[in-house]
Amino acid sequence: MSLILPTSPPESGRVARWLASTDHKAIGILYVLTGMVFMLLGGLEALAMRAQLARPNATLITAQTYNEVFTLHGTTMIFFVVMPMLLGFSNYLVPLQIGARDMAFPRLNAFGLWLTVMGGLLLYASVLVGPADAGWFSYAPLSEKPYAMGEGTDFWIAALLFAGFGTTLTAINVIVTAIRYRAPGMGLWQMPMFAWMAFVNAFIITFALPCLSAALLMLEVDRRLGGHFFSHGGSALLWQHYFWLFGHPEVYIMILPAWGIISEVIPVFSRKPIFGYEFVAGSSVAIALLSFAVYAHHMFVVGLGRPVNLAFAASTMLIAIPTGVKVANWVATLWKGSIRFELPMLYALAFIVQFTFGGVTGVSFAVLPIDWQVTDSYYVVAHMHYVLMGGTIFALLSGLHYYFPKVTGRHLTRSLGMWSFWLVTLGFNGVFLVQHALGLMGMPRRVYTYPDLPGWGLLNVLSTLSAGLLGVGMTMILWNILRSLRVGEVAGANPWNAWTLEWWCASPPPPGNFTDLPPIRSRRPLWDLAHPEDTDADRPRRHDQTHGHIRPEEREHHQ
Ligand code: HEM
Ligand SMILES: [Cu+2]
Repeated sequence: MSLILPTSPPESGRVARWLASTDHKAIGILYVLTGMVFMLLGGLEALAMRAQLARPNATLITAQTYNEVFTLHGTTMIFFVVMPMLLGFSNYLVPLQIGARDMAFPRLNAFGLWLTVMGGLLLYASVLVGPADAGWFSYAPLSEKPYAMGEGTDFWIAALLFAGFGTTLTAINVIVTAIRYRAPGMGLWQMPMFAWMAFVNAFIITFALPCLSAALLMLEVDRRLGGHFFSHGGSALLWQHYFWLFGHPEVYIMILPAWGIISEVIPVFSRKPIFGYEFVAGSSVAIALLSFAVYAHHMFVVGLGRPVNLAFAASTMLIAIPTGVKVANWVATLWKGSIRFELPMLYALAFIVQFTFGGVTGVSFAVLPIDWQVTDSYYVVAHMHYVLMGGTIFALLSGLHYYFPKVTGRHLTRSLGMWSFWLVTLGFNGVFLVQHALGLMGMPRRVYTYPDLPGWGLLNVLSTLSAGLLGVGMTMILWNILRSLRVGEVAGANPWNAWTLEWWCASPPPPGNFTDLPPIRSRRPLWDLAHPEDTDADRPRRHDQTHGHIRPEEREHHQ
């Protein structure tokens, strides 16, 4: 029997067309939606853990279940919330910001998305057989047989292999797109800040993810084919080397696009170009390189010896410099700007404060004696949540409020947005600020319960109550999104009066994005277009001292 091919594609419904789309905008939106669904799951897991930890000696959740929930939570948040959301932003924004019609390889792009989704499904399918319980870092030999006998760990390995491969494909796409598809007139040094960060980030992904994939494969060989890479005569520490050689660059993978979002929002809502563009972009390159040279700061207590520890302590301190450069540039951009306290800006300001705080505790760990005291305590939990949630998630929320009008054509509702902003900010700080104190008082991390020592119960219950507030705030954001899709105030092409190309096309952008492009002669083509008498291209030195780094024209323009 011969196969008869249809002459025209079968009629399909709207949902099917969305799912089969290779348009970078549809893929970007699907990535973000994927992240949101998993965030709901990861958030519920967090609440379950906080409920168990609210009181000393609690028995709400057994030790085994706690370990499973804790592994699901960490894995979900990192691989299936933060990564897909950031990739979603990259997918949606990079072509628009550089004036391209799509990504370089649209089908590969769709493939990457579905691999990631498949990974997430595999992770949650493991719930049926008993999920992995060795933490998101799955230290050997805990992740090896006979310590993890069930199939949960195998599912976990497969989930991360799928997601990692999908992520790498997307990264390659971003690199090629940024190199080959920039609009005429846009050099690399003219790319908008977010596109820059996504570009640099894609290189980190391309080099870091294979370390994880290799380690995962070796672990599976150990588990199923009788290998001994990490146990039975192999080295448990070898796993940690592989894992953190991926794991530390991974933390930068999770922060660079967030920096990109902040570097878009701060200038637009201060009505000033970003201060020190070259430094903000260049410091990211420094960070990308250094991020591979600091990884053993996660291993200060495993006994690598003094010379190794000192070298990694030094490189860790060094990486704080390019990070600090960025913070300094954002503050300098804010300085004497005419600031508009809209929701994207509020989240961005909260980001700066919280991220800097988390960065400072990070540097404190680089001091060996401090790390020896606080490692594996709640102090580390506090640090990582300040950078990951107070940093990355807040940047994503800033970006969500900033780009929602572009993506949907409507604004998010401001009053509801204000309530959720304050709930989320108070809730977040309430949950994690006290955990610094708990860590310093000696409360270990990765435990399902704790004894009734002086002060521990009180601080823990405060943390749990704040988690409730945070949950309410996040739910309100979700509600705001759903509601504003229907009733939000209609936004034009450029509702925030911004300067980069994504604000040139309609909201939402049509298929193919652009019918025409403005002339691109500087980093802010839309500013140039609106102010032919005073373009960035003609006057690149724009920090006018007498007017405090802001052009008088801009002040008038927006007051
Ligand atoms: C100034 C920058 C930073 C420095 C110097 C720094 C330093 C460190 C150090 C030394 C540790 C190991 C602590 C220990 O286990 O004893 C650590 C843990 C951690 N950091 Fe950072 N960090 C920085 C920024 C970030 C950023 C930007 C992120 C993520 C967005 C991040 C996420 C994490 C996570 C998730 C852990 C815990 C990993 C685990 O054990 O599961 N850090 N940091
Ligand atoms: Cu690290």
